[in-house]
Amino acid sequence: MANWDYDYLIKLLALGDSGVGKTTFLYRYTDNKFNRKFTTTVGIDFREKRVVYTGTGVDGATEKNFRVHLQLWDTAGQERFRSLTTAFFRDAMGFLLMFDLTNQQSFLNVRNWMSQLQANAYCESPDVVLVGTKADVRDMRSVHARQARDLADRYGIPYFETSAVTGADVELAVTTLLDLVMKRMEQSTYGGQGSEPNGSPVSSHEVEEASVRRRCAC
Ligand SMILES: Nc1nc2c(ncn2[C@@H]2O[C@H](COP(=O)(O)OP(=O)(O)O)[C@@H](O)[C@H]2O)c(=O)[nH]1
Ligand SMILES: [Mg+2]
Repeated sequence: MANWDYDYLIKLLALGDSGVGKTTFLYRYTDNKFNRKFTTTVGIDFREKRVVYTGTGVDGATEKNFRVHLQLWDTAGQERFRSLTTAFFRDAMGFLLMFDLTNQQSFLNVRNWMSQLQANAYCESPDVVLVGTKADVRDMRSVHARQARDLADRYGIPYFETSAVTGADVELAVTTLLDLVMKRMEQSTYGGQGSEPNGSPVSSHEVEEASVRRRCAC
């Protein structure tokens, strides 16, 4: 998409074990369809979507609409691609940490993914949303909502149960993450206190170059 007509370029990254439904989730979000036929993602890939975010203007008070170009990076969960994906951790501004509600092991592995994130993201407490996938498969469910919510609470992050088949809460999970990322940016821009993610509120052409990484102060 060679169209520069936006205010922010926001890069979000989906991560989690192979098979939890990352690719299918992102496709549901960008194209509003369920696709049963994805082949295993090799390495990394991304999908894009334009959204409008309502935030505050320069004075920090009045509401303003920003045009956001979302880049949703899709990782391959396999161990052999790990070095590749950790490089991408550093460039992302927010993370969709995903596990499969029908696969207990994928839930146990959330801790490992979180450690990877804490070690490699722009900050030790990056913006993350925990996403349980395949909520439509009720009879094979093996992770209790309570377990997942407890874990999310411990990390202090939001939790959503989603289905790429029905579309349930897919959009809400991404929007919630985008809000967190944008709030952090607004804070660092207008409040001067926040830990700044990789992007900065630079407009138009400079946005791409603004992927200059900044270590945050948290
Ligand atoms: N029933 C159901 N199946 C899903 C859902 N999301 C993904 N799947 C299936 O789970 C499998 C793995 O999905 P995929 O997106 O390739 O996982 P990835 O390796 O994490 O990218 C595929 O067969 C998908 O059709 C969902 O919400 N519900
Ligand atoms: Mg995939």
